[in-house]
Amino acid sequence: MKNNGYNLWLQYTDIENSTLKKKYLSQIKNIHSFGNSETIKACVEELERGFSGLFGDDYFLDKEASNNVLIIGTISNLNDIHQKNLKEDVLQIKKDGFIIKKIEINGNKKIVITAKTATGVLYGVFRFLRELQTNQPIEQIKIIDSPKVDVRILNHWDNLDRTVERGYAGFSIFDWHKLPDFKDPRYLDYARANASIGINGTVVNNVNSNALILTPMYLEKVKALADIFRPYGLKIYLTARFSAPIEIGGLKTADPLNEDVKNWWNEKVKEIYKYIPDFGGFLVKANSEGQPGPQDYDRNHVDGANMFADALAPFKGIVMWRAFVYSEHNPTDRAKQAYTEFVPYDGKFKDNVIIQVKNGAIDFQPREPFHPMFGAMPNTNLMIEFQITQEYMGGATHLVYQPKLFQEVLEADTYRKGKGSIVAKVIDGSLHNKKLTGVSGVSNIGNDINWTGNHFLQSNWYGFGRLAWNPYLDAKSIADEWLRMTFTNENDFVNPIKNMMIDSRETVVNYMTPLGLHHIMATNHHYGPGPWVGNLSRPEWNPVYYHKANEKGVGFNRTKTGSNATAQYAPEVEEMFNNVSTTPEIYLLWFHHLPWDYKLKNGKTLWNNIALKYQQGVNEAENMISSWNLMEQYVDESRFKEIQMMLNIQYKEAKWWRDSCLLYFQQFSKMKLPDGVEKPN
Ligand code: GCW
Repeated sequence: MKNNGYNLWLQYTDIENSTLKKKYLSQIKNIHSFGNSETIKACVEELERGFSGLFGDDYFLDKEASNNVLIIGTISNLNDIHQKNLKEDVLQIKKDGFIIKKIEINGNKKIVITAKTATGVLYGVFRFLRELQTNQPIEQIKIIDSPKVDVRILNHWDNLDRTVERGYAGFSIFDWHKLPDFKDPRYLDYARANASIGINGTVVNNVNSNALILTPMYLEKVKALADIFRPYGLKIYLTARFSAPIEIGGLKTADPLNEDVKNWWNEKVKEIYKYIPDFGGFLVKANSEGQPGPQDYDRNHVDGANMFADALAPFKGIVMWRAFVYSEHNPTDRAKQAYTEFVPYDGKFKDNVIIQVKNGAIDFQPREPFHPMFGAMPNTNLMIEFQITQEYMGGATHLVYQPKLFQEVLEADTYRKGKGSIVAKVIDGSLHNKKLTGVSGVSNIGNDINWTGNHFLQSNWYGFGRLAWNPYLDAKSIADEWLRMTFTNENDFVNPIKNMMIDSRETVVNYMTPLGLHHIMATNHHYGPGPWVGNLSRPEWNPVYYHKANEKGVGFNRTKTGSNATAQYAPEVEEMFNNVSTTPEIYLLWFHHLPWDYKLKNGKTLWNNIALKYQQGVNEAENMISSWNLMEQYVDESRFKEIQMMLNIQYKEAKWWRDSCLLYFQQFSKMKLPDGVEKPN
């Protein structure tokens, strides 16, 4: 059997267990839908698609049936009797949340999928299908679930020429050349996939923005996409190039306090809403890595962000203003710049501005401590940005299950309001009582047939969506769901492969950047090792800037005796990181410069620990191959082989990482490799 992976986790394969299948069929004899919005139509279509896959030839609808039926519709469209029955449950749903509940009315059993909004109903439909896909019992089904975060959004770093910055799965799925008239069916499948995990927004163009996207020619194209996405509750957002008033507006300046500039943006926003009445708003990268911004006019981030906020407010649009800023004028530590530039402005941003902060203060490393801005701006809306695409983790070749990383960040304790002030509470707004919340992820999607270049990396898109919906979920149970939906419900497959996924995150840390090392990837493309001096003009782009290896030792002193980046954390966290003995060893060299013979908790030297970690990473990469090789009987041939080839590359490259890094650092440590570490060849 061939499976090219196009259907993602929405495989809807025939339910193997025939007893279970019969049970399901006896409870779903017909679909009664209420309301006829595009979204409700999409619900029915999805159910039909799902049922015909899951039940195969056994599936038929009994148009006469009123017992054992499925009821679909928003609560206000349901019959009075249903409404009455669900009165208490409805009180529990928030925003686009949903109810799936078995009820009995006059002896007739029904499974009702309802919500306050049609999008909520759609989320319920996908959830119900997931229950079937993962073989859950539905006799007594009662699920009430609501998103904990408002804006759950993908950021595509897709350029208008279809190249994708840091994209490893082919070209952009958005074919600007053929839009608006050619509507690739893939756009609909993209919307379905996103809706199935609760993603409700997408920024379709790169943060390194091209102002042309804001011209009528492109807005027509964007509108075509928005029309396709709308029934799936997926809102379109665009990046706004700060200098657009000059580049496409013919103005002499883009100064955010200049009246002509303000008017230009006001008019531009009005125009966009004419094309797309539910346009979501802008994502802006300003004054970072050479992008234009308010500082070019001696203004600050507040001036810039609030200018957009004013233009968007009448239409309920939002501005996601990125905190990923750093400049060549930053003297000591790049990790400090975002906090330094933003925190003093806490409380100054308008209500429809949300500051988008990367999960760590450097840049999407295999492991970073949480960004010190989380919890540090109680009077400002703040969202998190993850990078689903693996810029620093082996592109689309290496199997890294990222929800484990996302969870680690979300669970980190900021101590901003005492113990338990975890990042998830900042993100869902509960820590500081926020009205606008968000989670964004840099997309790993491209036009490769399987969307993400590697079948397993679909799980990162999936897991991102699930955690954006509920940042308190556990990565392991997400992996479980995903495996069952994507491959099979066989426990002998699911259990070992779930463990393999969970461990894969630590494995990549081990063979790339153990013990707090970071940004030692090859210069520019960031694929593969390159701890040596890069050919770059800016010091903070050079790997040596981050590891600071010399004959005395290795690591970046960010404590009070060094760059003092630790001072940007709450006092409890600051103290923990300032003290080498209380710094978790996973972050050791992030915060401390230590001698090669420094003894870690296991009594071994730093050098030996580094070497052993690299070796461990290699061993683990090799073990992934053995685990996978045992699974041939459970997986279709094409996906099995493709994954196998990828794992072999990963193993080869893990050795490349180990050998390069150890040979490089050994020049400074001048110490022998400990037993158990293979000699580089
Ligand atoms: O991670 C870095 C990347 C850039 C990217 C930038 C950003 C879009 O190397 O390619 O630019 O971050 O997040 O803006």
